[in-house]
Amino acid sequence: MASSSSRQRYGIIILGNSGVGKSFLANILLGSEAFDHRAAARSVTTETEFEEIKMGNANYAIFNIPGLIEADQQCIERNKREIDKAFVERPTSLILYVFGSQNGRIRDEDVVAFNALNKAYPLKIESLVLIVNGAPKKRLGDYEGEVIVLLKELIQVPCQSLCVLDMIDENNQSERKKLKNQLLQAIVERTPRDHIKKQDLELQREEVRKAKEEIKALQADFQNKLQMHENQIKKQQRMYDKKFDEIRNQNELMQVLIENQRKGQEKRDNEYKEAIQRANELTVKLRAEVQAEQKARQQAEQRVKEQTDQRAMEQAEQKATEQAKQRAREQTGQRAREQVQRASKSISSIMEKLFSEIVFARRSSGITKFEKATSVVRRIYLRGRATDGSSFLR
Ligand SMILES: Nc1nc2c(ncn2[C@@H]2O[C@H](COP(=O)(O)OP(=O)(O)OP(=O)(O)O)[C@@H](O)[C@H]2O)c(=O)[nH]1
Ligand SMILES: [Mg+2]
Repeated sequence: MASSSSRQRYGIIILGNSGVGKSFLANILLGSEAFDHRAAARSVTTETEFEEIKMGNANYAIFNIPGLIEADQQCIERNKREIDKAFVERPTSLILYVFGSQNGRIRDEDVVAFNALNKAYPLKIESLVLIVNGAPKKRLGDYEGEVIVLLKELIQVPCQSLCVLDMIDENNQSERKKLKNQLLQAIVERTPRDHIKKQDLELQREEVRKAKEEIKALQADFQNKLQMHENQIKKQQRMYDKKFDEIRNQNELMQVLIENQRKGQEKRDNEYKEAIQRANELTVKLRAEVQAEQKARQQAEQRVKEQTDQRAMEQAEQKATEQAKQRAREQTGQRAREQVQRASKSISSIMEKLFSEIVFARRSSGITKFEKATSVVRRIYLRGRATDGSSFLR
């Protein structure tokens, strides 16, 4: 394990004008009230001092240094000397430059002091943290972005690490903790670098005044540009809003149309379904009716057929009966004729017999008997003729 004497020794040099909160932030980092800090008309810290802490494998000296620009030139000269001491003590350092905040605005004198320091000790980007301290808690969402752009204009140094710190309640431990974490986060992302003095800090009162004027003009220019830019953005925003409203209205209209179309389609679908249903029912009904009709027709046909068959049978029967009758009649007639013939024959033979008897009787018994016999024969003969011979059969 490295002993405290063999450990790397770095510095955390907190720079900035008087009253921006350097000592306050140094105490936050240390977690103790090591350095005097207070609201005062004149500078509070007048001599450089430091407290050492261990972070990782290195020792860091946290410096409490006087501010740079003051009204009194003698004080400025003293401050320059005190700042020099810190760079001599720990040339390999992280530099935390603190801007004060005037209701969130970057102060001209802080820009002038930074530019003077950066000229004397060219500050390395990798080791530099820019801090805006005491920013109002309520600020615009793009405040940080705006500060980054403004600082790039004013200090001509790319702003890789910017820490905007809220004006906290110094008695609120959780706010102090949050502030400390914010600072530590910015610190660990940076790397300590060597800072070699290039020239003396040039801060004559007249020069400071001129520089402040210049920065003021730059700030005004920036604000104008910013205003123009914002106006343009607002204009664009209004255009977009208008366009957005148009699109939204169109969208709403489309939604209404789509909804109406959907409802119409749904209605048509239902009507179609109902029509299909009705058609199906009708088809079933018609089919049943047709089947019933077919059945009735078949039954009627069957009945007609049966009746026709019955009639045909009856007719055939009748015909057969008539034929039978006819045949019977014919047979009867025939038989009768045959009987008549037979009767006639027998009558003829009887007659012949009678005639022969008559002849015999005339010969033997006289005329009366003969006439009597003749009249009997005639009657019999006539009666036989009148009844067509049938009476002979009875
Ligand atoms: N409540 C509160 N006070 C703050 C904050 N930051 C700075 N201050 C106060 O601001 C005043 C000035 O702070 P200092 O730390 O003394 O300022 P400085 O930069 O060290 O000033 P000099 O020593 O004169 O160079 C002190 O009263 C601080 O407590 C903050 O975030 N919250
Ligand atoms: Mg101080």
